[in-house]
Amino acid sequence: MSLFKSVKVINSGKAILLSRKYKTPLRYHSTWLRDNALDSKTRDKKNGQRLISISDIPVTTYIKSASLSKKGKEIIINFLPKKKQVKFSSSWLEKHAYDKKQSNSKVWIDPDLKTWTKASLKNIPIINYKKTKSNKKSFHKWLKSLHCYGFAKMVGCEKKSGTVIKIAKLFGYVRETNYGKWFDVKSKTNAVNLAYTNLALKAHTDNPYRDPVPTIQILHCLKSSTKGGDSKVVDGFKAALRLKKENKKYFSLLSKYCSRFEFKIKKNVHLKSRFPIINLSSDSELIAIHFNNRSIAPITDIPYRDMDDYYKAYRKFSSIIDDPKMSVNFKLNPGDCFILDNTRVLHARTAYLAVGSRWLQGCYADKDGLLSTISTLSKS
Ligand code: NM2
Ligand code: OGA
Ligand code: ZN
Repeated sequence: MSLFKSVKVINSGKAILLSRKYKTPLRYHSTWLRDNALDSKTRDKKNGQRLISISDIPVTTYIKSASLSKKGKEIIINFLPKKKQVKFSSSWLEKHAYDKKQSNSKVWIDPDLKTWTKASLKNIPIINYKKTKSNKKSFHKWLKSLHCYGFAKMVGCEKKSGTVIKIAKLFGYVRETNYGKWFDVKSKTNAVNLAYTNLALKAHTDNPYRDPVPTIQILHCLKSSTKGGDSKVVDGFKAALRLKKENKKYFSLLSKYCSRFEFKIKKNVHLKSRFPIINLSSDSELIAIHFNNRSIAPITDIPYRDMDDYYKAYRKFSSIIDDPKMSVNFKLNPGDCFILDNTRVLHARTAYLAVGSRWLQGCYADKDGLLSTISTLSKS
């Protein structure tokens, strides 16, 4: 944190300019400052929620005067025409600075994330179930890695049915769906989903036919004595960035147009969604991959003139995802589980023989809970 050297009211009171030692100055608008005041009339003391709304701030709000105190550690601002004095700490203002270069047109990812391939993900983040309870520091570190790589393993879990729920509750909340609070991934007759057979599953994200999609998936292994059924994960963000590098036009087709996804179980369940395969936010942040060959529905949102190229782009993205250089392969043993960011990391399994038994249990949860736990553990 750098201390502020001086404060100047600029633009007829519509903003202030704070100069810093060795760093570029920062500007803040009068309405922004008034809206973000931290006093007890603006924010509730107990819960920190804002008590005012935008309509309580006159459109003519300006800064009459601003000064530094506590050797530059604090800024005092006087507003008019509604008379109001507000104090900010310089560290708070610096932390919430917005007067900086923004690369709005470039595709970008959250700076907390690291993309990976087989070669670069040397060590899969791994923790023993017992350690999640006994060592908060290791648990916190592992959760941060799960967020950073979108993938992590846990070993030493109980081999009891329902354990997957206990695992989810370590950091978040279970998302119940038509598959239940949790589900058995076993080979069954008359399977309602191809996941419940012994067939191979190509790399996919789960439930793209649901809106919103579950953002975390957990798969926990209870039995694994069959030949085959090996696991594989692929960083979908890395694959998308590689597609962009290798063919810009293909990347823009998959991010511009929406695909459709659908899943039906007789008369009980009919889920439908519409997402781009590569989902960007309006300011070009890479936010999600939706990819599942079993559940992609007839695509009807691409004009005739682009459909041929769209399919070429889809094929190319699929071949990048299937490239063995992209994937990390492993076998789940009883007591192991893996956790995925289902908006980013794709998972796959090889086919397995009917001889012996293979039993996984899965459940969904959401990333907001994970991020909240990471954040609160940072402060404890
Ligand atoms: N199961 C395992 O998204 C999918 O359809 C993959 C999901 C059935 C909950 C399988
Ligand atoms: C799933 C799935 C993988 C496996 O259930 O969604 O992808 O290894 N299963 O069975
Ligand atoms: Zn799956």
